[in-house]
Amino acid sequence: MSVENIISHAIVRTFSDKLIDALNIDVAIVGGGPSALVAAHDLALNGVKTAIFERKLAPGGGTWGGGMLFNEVVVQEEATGILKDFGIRFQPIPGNPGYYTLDSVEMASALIYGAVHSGAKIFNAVSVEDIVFKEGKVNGLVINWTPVERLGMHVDPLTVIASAVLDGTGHPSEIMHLATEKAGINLDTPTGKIIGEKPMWVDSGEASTIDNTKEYFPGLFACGMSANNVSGGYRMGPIFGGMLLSGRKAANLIMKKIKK
Ligand code: 48F
Repeated sequence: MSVENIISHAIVRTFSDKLIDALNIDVAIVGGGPSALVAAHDLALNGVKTAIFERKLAPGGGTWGGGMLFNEVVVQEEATGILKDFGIRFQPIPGNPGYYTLDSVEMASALIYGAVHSGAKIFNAVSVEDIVFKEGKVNGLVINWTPVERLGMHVDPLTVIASAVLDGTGHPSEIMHLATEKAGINLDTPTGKIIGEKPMWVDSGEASTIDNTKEYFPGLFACGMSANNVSGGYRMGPIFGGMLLSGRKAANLIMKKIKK
């Protein structure tokens, strides 16, 4: 075989093996933001077969740009254990004990590396366009290439079957919208519907991000900003402790549910 052939053959074969292995998994995560990456890391480390499907070429969601493109973010004391788990460095904010700054590029890249290195698979440039909903239960995801979605090409999708689905899509809560609007699912919220995110209130938003991380319908969980949007929490801007702790909580809840 020519070297050109060796390269192409190897890539097609190893990618196909990886995708085939991910077509039937324990946990299918939509979106590769900070909360989802922590959840994927924790699940995979505990032997749970986990894959993330991320629309963009680069996973990491809203972590890269820090606050208004100043590429630093803030994390509070309670979440520093997670930073240490991923080897992310942080420094105290002088005069404000309990708050730390860290480089947002280091955080994004370390979260991605940590999730993949723990055994989770990340499929980038893949958009989740629907859920598999059979006999009253969420059974998995409907996926397609992001360029197919973006160009509006009329190409049928493929499916992933999973014991649990985690919506980590951030502010839009895309999977929860599909669940309520297409499947007619009643979510575990006061109205059964998506309540909608409220404006900025940092400490309230941070606390509610963790509180709102839960199973909203059998087999369907939400973490991070998606959970806050579903349950009507406040936004919080470039402080990330709540996101990291939400991912850890989601992983624990899912493991309890699927008995891993
Ligand atoms: O929004 P995002 O970073 O998720 P998060 O874990 O973190 C929120 C913070 O970044 C920030 C914040 C903290 O102050 O408020 O916003 O809640 O990342 C969500 C990811 O999901 C992807 C999207 O491209 C992004 O990378 N995503 C959204 N919808 C889909 C999707 C979809 N249908 N299919 C695949 N990926």
